[in-house]
Amino acid sequence: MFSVVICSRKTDIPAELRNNVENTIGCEYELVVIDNSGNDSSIFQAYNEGVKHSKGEILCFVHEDVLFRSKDWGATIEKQFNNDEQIGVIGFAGTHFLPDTPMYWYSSPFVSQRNLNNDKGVVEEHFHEDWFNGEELIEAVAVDGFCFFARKSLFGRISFDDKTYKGFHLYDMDICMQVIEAGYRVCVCRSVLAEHCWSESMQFSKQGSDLFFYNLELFSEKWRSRLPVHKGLDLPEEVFERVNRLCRQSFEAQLIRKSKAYRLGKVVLTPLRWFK
Ligand SMILES: [Mn+2]
Repeated sequence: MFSVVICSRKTDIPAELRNNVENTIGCEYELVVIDNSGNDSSIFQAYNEGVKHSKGEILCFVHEDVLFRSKDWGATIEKQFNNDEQIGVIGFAGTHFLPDTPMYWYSSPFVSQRNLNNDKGVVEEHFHEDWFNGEELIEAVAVDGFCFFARKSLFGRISFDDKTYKGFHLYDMDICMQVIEAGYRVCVCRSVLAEHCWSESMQFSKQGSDLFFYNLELFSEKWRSRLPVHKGLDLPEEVFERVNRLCRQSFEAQLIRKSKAYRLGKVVLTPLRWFK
């Protein structure tokens, strides 16, 4: 069974999403809606709460601004988990590489992705399928949180890290790193199509971007010993080493180093390092 876990900004999710899941999932499921209308919880806390209340073997963490455009997607994803016991997470958009400098998955030079993006009514195909080599599924390092699936049996060994992070970013990249650490695989799937309502202007308000950069730095710090990391691409090791060096010089990395949130993160994190 599937547990569809949704952290809601309102007391309930939109009827359109509720109907969309009912009409398209094609397998047995339950909805687990976490009411975050009071904005009391971070997404880390809300999703942990969702896991606690879920009865399904497969958990689907999905934003309330998503609609599924494929039929029987639950059955498709279930089959992929059943075919490979080592798969821990499946998403629709992700990176095959993360450098040892703070970088969001989206900025990686090696991404695989297949989803629709609805930016205030303008629907675009975010299709990056060069690395799939004709397959439906490809291994990755981290997937985007707008929609991803996780094996319930992993929780206990993994959890959304509400001790390290606050807010609504990096829960996806962090849980994927935990899945890899537990010896399981993170994959991007292109046989299900979902539409995410997202626009850059919405995402990056001043306050939002400060917390985003801060979480990015926390992520980089937490996983320092595991970075850089690459999965799913058959390229010579020196390619990744070179790209890692380029990422250190990237505009994004420099911007993050200059940001107030980054410097604040340094101040907050330094004492933590002393106690390790
Ligand atoms: Mn969203």
